[in-house]
Amino acid sequence: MSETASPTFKSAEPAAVAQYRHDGVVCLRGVFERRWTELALRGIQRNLENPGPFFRDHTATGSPGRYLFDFWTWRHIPEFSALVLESPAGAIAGELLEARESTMIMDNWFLREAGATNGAPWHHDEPYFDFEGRMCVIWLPLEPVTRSEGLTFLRASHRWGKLFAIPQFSENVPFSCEGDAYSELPDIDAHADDYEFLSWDMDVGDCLVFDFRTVHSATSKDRPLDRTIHRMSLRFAAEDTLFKPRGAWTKEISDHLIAEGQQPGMALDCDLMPRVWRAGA
Ligand SMILES: O=C(O)CCC(=O)C(=O)O
Repeated sequence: MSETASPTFKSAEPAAVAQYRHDGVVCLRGVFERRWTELALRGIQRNLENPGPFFRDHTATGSPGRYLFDFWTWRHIPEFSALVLESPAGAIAGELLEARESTMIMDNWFLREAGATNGAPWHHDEPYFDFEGRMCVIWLPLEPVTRSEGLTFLRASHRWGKLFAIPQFSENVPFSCEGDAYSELPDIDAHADDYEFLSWDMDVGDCLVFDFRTVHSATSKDRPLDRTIHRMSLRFAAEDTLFKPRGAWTKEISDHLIAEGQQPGMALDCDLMPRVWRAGA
């Protein structure tokens, strides 16, 4: 895709906002110029050479390709600082959330190398995070992806009114989520006829925007990828979002935010989570 084919984002089409609201996910075409995706790739490279305190290796035993991620590194990785503070991401999130303001709550990248035998299992994002409010994820692949290489979503699952206990992403990073508020995720693959699945072929510059409650997985979670795919997940919250530590399973994250000056029970307000967009500004 040429640079002129991916114009700077101006504002979301009403149809895109309606689809986000109805389906819990929408694919926006050509909204990130090449300079942003190239910057993000350079940022991942720099971050790999300088991993942060939250760097995780989810690579399965014996896998010929790695599956890695890191998050909250934007203040130390200049490419990510620019992406967070200057790219269209904050405006895209704010418009899709129908917000007055958008706050970047987590920069996160994933690298699935060719041959990686595992990928993100079925989950939704809300139970991983200590926030209550309107939140979305911008998922930005940095190489073209076919629908079988990207993410698959359960249409309208953000409106089921359920919170699901979250699975472990891998054997190497144990994770458990407890409490009456969380149901067990159904066996989606065993009952595929019960669901409507959404996935897209995507070019560089396209992004998905999805609600924190929309259930999704890596489409090729159970089989190796043929080629390496870098992707950014940038997470945003609207102005009504509060910091509410969730439980033992998010303690590392909540402790970090409290050390950053974020007050429990209060609106988001710390340097790590900058307000990046205001409606009409
Ligand atoms: O890109 C990936 O591998 C997983 C992304 C994801 O599931 C998420 O950001 O919630």
